[in-house]
Amino acid sequence: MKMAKVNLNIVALAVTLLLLAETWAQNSKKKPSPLKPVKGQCCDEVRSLKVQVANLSSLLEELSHKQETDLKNVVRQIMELNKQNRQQEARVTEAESKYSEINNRVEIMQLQTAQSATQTSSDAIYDCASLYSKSYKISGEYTLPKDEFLGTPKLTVFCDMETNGGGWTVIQRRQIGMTSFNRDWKQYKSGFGSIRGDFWIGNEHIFRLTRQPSTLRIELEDWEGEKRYAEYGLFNVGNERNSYKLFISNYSGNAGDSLRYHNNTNFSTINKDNDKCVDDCASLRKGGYWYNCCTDSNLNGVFYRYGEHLKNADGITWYGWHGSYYSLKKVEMKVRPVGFQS
Ligand SMILES: [Ca+2]
Repeated sequence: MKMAKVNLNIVALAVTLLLLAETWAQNSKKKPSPLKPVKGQCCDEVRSLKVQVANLSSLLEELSHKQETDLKNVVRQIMELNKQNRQQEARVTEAESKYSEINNRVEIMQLQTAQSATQTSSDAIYDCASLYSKSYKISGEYTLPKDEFLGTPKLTVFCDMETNGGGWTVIQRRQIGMTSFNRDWKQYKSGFGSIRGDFWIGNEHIFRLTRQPSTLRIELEDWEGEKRYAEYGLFNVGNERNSYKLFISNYSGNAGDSLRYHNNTNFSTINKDNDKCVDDCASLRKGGYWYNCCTDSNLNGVFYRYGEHLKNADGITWYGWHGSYYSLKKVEMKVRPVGFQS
């Protein structure tokens, strides 16, 4: 509205200027042969008109300057409002995530309380399967409480409560590619990475989780978006003194049995060569794994992005599906107790 008013003012001024200019032109035409006194009168008139024109132009300039300033102010106000809006949105998102986190914690604390009241092993929360059986059926991050009875420490886990009946504790994920898996024995022992991103849960935790008869499920995805899986009906690892030795059996799935070659081998890392080879497989394949001599699969290998994914033998490979040189886009390894029922 304000803008339109300013525009009208400018148009009106322009019209006035035009009229003045025309009047002056006509006046000068009407007097073709001016006499001396007339000439003086004419020049006075011209001078006065010139002054008026100058005044009007400066007024015009002032108005257009004012219009520009108004426009700038409006734009600035809009930008400021946008910024406030974004800040508010961010605050809401943050509040929501905090709320769900607190909610999660409260629920786990309630579980802990209920658990300490009964103190029997069948009620203990020591994996995602026990959470599932207590009606926690949403996939996501959970904190397993420390359990004196079982001798298990507090542990943050990611539960897959959907795949094939749920109850899966995820022990490994490759998906983002920012976390290096070329790590030493100690790091593989206790675990590394981020539970919502790429991580290795830790050999000590895998040992503990698989003390009860367990199933291992490996889910793979290639760069074309296809998904395959391999499941081992029985899976466990030895303790640290036995170099977290791998035991698997009862393969099923559609990805091929590319862990069989690694069965009954010890875990190796960059600083601990426990493989069955003169070569140092962990250094060659750049990960920690149950290396034989060296791989049929290398799920803790180097994450290669699309375009680089066909060139290297140290990538995230699964021979039974894409051979020794195809580095996969996504991997998840997860465990749950044998006989789990959803
Ligand atoms: Ca070796």
